[in-house]
Amino acid sequence: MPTLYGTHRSRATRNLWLAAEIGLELELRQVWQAYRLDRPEGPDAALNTRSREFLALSPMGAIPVLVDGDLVLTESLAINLYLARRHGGDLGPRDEGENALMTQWTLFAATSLEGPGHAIQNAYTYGRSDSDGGREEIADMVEKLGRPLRALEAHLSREAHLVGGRFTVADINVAEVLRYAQAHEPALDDAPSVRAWLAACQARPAFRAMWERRSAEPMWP
Ligand SMILES: N[C@@H](CCC(=O)N[C@@H](CS)C(=O)NCC(=O)O)C(=O)O
Repeated sequence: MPTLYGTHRSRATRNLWLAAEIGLELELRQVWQAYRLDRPEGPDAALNTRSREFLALSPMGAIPVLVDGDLVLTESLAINLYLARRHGGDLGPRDEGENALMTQWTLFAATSLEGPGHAIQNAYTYGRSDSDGGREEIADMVEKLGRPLRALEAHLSREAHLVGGRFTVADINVAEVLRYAQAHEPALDDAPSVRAWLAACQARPAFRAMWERRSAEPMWP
């Protein structure tokens, strides 16, 4: 059984959602983000992203990490593409063309959506959203999202899904990255088809099961 190192409150959500969709059993090995622990380098610290044992596995010191036999993957979106292809049935690609499109949407998520989306979420998480500086930062990030959201809206106003006319790993990868921008409700005002597609993705039983487990995990262990 593949082992996933991470926590529910991390980018591992992408992998846990996919695993729930395809009924894939993963052994989840709890590795906390160092910032969530008081003394991550202390002698009794729980396994975390600064633990020597974890850094030996992934020198980036970031979660999630997937280990499947000899294969070690240290990027959450690559983990999903691999799991979908290997175990995902119709959630993965049916041919090389679909494989290319799933890779393309995934790279679109990582390069065009994740940076500004994450900055928006952080502005809310760290209490800056009500300050002048925070509002300015959020407005800048919403503007940065404008062009990629227009592209996504153009696609989703014609199609219900990103690839192959069915729900696939491409939907999971893009939806999980775009989720960060939802911290700022108006961010999707100009993209009604994107908003409806995201709501449909997040209404899926596998997403909801993942979200319930995530919500049950303490933020500060
Ligand atoms: N591009 C990486 C980013 C991984 C990442 O930044 N993970 C965060 C948690 S979501 C982390 O482990 N941070 C390390 C830390 O804060 O100690 C991926 O998508 O897997």
